[in-house]
Amino acid sequence: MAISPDTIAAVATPGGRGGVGIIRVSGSLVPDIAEGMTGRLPEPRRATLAEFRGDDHAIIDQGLMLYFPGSASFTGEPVLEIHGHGGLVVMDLLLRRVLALGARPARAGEFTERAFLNDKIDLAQAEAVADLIDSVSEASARSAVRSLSGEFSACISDLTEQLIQLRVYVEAAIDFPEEEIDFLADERIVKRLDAIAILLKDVRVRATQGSVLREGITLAIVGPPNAGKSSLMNRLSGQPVAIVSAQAGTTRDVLREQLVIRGMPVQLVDTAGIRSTADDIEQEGVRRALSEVTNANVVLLVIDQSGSPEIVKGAIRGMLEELKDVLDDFDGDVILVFNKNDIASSAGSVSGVDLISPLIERVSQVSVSAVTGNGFDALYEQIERSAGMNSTVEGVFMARRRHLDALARAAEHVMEGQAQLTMNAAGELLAEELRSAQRSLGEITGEFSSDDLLGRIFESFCIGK
Ligand SMILES: Nc1nc2c(ncn2[C@@H]2O[C@H](COP(=O)(O)OP(=O)(O)OP(=O)(O)O)[C@@H](O)[C@H]2O)c(=O)[nH]1
Ligand SMILES: [Mg+2]
Repeated sequence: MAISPDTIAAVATPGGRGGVGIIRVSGSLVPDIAEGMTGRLPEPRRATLAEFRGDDHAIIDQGLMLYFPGSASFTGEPVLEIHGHGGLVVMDLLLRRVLALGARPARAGEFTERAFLNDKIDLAQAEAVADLIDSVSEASARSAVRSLSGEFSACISDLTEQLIQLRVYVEAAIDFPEEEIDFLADERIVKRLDAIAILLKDVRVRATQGSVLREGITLAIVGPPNAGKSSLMNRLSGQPVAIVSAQAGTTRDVLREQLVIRGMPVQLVDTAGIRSTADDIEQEGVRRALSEVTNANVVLLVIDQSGSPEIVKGAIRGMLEELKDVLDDFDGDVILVFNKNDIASSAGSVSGVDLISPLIERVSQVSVSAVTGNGFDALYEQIERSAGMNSTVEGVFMARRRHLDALARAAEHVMEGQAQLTMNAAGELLAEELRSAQRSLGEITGEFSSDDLLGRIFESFCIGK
């Protein structure tokens, strides 16, 4: 991907009314544009009061101007920031003036793209710029900042460095075949390879959590009619989103609500109670409820625990029968929510986990009351765990799906390399696996990334970034 020689400009602040609005300009024409509008180029990195004038010399606005020479700017090129008043018309007039002086409108993400192409930041950092801006919670903002400041990239470089050193060592030994046998038997190689695998695992755990903070999870609430699914939906979302009534079969449509639970963006889905029914509309509701299970990351299976243990067990067995097929295709966690513990509790005497675990491996059980809110702390904790978040993991990195894929591929190559070494004593193949692992990691920082991928990443940014 080549950097275009154009000077680019865009309004960097959100559209609308505001005390201050900022126009950002990047490229070689910056000194001319500053002079054209204000008569001079300000001192580098010094906020300078100026009058911004049109081509007829009439004042458009007055405000601050900031100039960053190419050596010390975000994009790696001369950058000018024009801080005017944040009105739609003022911003438009200022931008038009900048364009008349030779700049062209910037494409989405083009400032960050230039920063990447000029080696000011790597690809993971560029993505973190967008992720920080789009953060929906404090936890996700913190992890984005960690990636932006280069902590994630530093871990990747450290891993890459270790892979290179080991590879060079292995390749050197291959060149002297008489020493190769001794060398491959060397315990230190195995140890170094193991150390790389452990480090890689740690980075994956931290990145996986960051990706949950970024992508969020879908939580489907399912269960028999009247179990209190809609009541649970309402309590979790903090508002009366769904109609609640003592009549079985109240909810028919699928209801969705977007919220943040413990820093994670969560899409909460309430569904119709699952039962056999002659009612066409309700049947359609049940069909839709079942299909939500396949789309979810975590299923909350709600059971009314106010009946006798036998009734509760019967309800769980009935649900398993109905859900059997969809659960076959589901690879997330099921949280069995024993509801209505304000009336009676069977949670102590019935183990739903024992009943469900033959069908689904990852299942847990909590006892709550959607009416009083009792037990919700435990429920929140379980949701967090089931989403793959672990509060003891420190230094979470904001990561995207593509980073996780690249890390998974790197881990596979390292594992294959370990096998080649210990089972086949094949130095040549070990070196090849190390090279492939290094390549996979290079995709994260953008060292080995196609123009196509880069294009797609920067396109998803907004204008002015
Ligand atoms: N005592 C008590 N009653 C509850 C609790 N949760 C729900 N209920 C009551 O149970 C009845 C059914 O609640 P809903 O939330 O409508 O149940 P649902 O599972 O959504 O039912 P459908 O939409 O018909 O499938 C209502 O009368 C609620 O007030 C609870 O924790 N304790
Ligand atoms: Mg309902």
